[in-house]
Amino acid sequence: MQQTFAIIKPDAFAAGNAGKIMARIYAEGFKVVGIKKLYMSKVEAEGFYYVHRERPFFGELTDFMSSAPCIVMVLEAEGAIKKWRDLMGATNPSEAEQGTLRKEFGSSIGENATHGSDAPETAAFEIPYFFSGLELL
Ligand code: 3AN
Repeated sequence: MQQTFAIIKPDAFAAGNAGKIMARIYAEGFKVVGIKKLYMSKVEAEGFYYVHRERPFFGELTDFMSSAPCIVMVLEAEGAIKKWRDLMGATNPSEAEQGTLRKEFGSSIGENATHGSDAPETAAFEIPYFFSGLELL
């Protein structure tokens, strides 16, 4: 079994789409090992997206992620990292395949409804950034 880190981003949470996204998560067979709502600060968002600090969209991205509450989760499944990224679809919703979460719930490359770790090393940083061991029992 593998674990991955996922976010229902501020756009999707504010639009009331968290329930529909959770239903897809369960329907695809993920176990939700950890889940909480949080309202990220700008500094917390900058720390989370540190690898993107040199990218031109870093300010926009961290402003957006700290603009409103989101839901953070740890999901578990066989091959959870790829499985969750497949369910999310391409970063840009206009390029995402039909049936993916970003196609259905995303509105732009920045406001694209969900986040997921892109590799085991990324998950190993992202999960403990937001969850303590006790929250994942
Ligand atoms: P992914 O989340 O699919 O792994 P990355 O790692 O390329 O995508 O980008 C990290 C985050 O930065 C994405 N979730 C996306 O919302 C945001 N992002 C990527 N490119 C842009 C852009 N050109 N403008 C604004 N935000 C962007």
